[in-house]
Amino acid sequence: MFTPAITGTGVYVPPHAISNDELVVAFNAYADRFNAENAAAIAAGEVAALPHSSSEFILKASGIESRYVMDKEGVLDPARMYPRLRQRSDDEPGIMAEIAVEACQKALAAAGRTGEEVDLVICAASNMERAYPAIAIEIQKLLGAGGFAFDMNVACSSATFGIQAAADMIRAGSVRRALVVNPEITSGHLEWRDRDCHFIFGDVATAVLIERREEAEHGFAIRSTRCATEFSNNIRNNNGFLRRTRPDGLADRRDMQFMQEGRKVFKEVLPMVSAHILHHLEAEGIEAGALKRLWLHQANKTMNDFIGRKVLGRDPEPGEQPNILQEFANTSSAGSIIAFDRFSGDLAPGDLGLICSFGAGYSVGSVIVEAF
Ligand code: CO8
Repeated sequence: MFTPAITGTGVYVPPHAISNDELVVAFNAYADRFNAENAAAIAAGEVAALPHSSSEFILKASGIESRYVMDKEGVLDPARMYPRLRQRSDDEPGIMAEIAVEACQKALAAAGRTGEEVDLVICAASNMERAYPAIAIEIQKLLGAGGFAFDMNVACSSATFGIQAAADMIRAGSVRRALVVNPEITSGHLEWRDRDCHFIFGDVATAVLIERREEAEHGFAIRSTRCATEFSNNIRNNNGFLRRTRPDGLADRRDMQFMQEGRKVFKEVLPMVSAHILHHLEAEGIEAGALKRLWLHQANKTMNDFIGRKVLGRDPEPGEQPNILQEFANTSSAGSIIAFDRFSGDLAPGDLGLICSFGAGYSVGSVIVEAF
C-alpha cells in the first residue's frame, strides 16, 4: 500500500471577466426587450413580466462580485444571452480538453513532473462537451500521458469524487501518478435569462496531480477521503441524448439548462455537509480544532460562513476558510480546488486541512490532507 499525495495544482483562468454591474445591465436590457415583445400577453395576464436584476441583491445573497467566462460578448448580448464559441473540427482539440491541458500543465510544473510520467487522467466535471470519446482520453493524448483515462460527472462534487477514485488507485498500487482535472464551462449550461440564477456561475479549469507520497519531496498527503450522495431534484438539468426523441425535445425549454430551488438547496445541503465533515473528522480521530484550513465549495458566502461555524464551533478566523467566489463565482467542481491552489502554500509540515465540495445529486465529498 502507498500513501497518495497531492503534489501539484493548477488553475486555468478564462480570458474574460464580467462584473455584476455588466451582467445586470445585459439582463435588464434582455428583460425590457422581452417585456416589450410580450406586452399584450403580459397585459392579458398570460405571461409574467420579467423584473430587473440588481447588483446589490447579487452581492448580498451570494457574495459574488464577478465571474470569468470563455466568451463575454454572447453572454452579454441581450438578443442571445449565452456564449458564442467557434465550431472546432474533430481533428483539433476540443475546448474542454484545451483548457484542461493548461490547468494540468500548471499542476505538473508545480510538482516538477511531465505528462509522460502520468498513468491516469480523470476528467471530472459537471457537464461534458460530448458523450464520447471521453474528454479525459483526449487530454491524456495531448499531455503524452500513458495508462488510461475516463470522464466522470458528480456535478459540483466531481473534483473530490475524482480525487477519491485516483487516491484509492494510487493507494492500491494500480496507478502511479494521476491527474484529476476539472474543466468547467458552466456558461454553456447556465440559464443567463433567469434572474434567480444568472449571476451564480463562472468558467475555469483546475487540476491536481496525485502521486505516491513516498516518491515526492513536498505536498499534501491524502489522509482520508469520504463521499456521499442522496437523490434530490432540487438542482437539475434535463438536457441529454434522448432529447430529440421527445415530442417537444428540440424546443427552447427552461429545463435544458441549469435549474434549482435555491432556498431548498441552501436549507437541505447545509446540515448534510456539516454533519458529513464532522463524521469524517470523528472517524479519523481528528478534532475540528486541529484543522489549519477549510477549502470549501464556493457557492455562497453565507453558506460557507455557516459551515465553518458549525464545523469549528466558532467563527472562523480570517484566512482559516478562504473564499474565492467573490472573484470566480461558483465554478462548480473547481471552486474548492481554486481555494486550495491559492491558499495552501503557507501551511507547514504536519498541518492538517480539509477540502470539501457539495452540490447537485445531492453530493458531498471531503478530503483530509496533511502538509509535508
Ligand atoms: N436580482 C434582484 N432580486 C432577485 C434576484 C436578482 N438577480 N434573484 C432573485 N431575486 C428576488 C427573488 O425574486 C425574491 O423575491 P421575493 O422575496 O419578492 O420572492 C428575493 O429576491 C429572494 O430570492 P431567493 O429566495 O431566491 O434568494 P436567496 O436569498 O435564497 O438567494 C441564492 C438565492 C443565492 C441562489 C441562494 O438561495 C443560494 O445560494 N442557494 C444555494 C445554491 C447552491 O449552492 N446551489 C448549488 C448549485 S451548484 C451545483 O450543484 C452544480 C450544478 C452544476 C453546475 C451548473 C452550471 C451551470
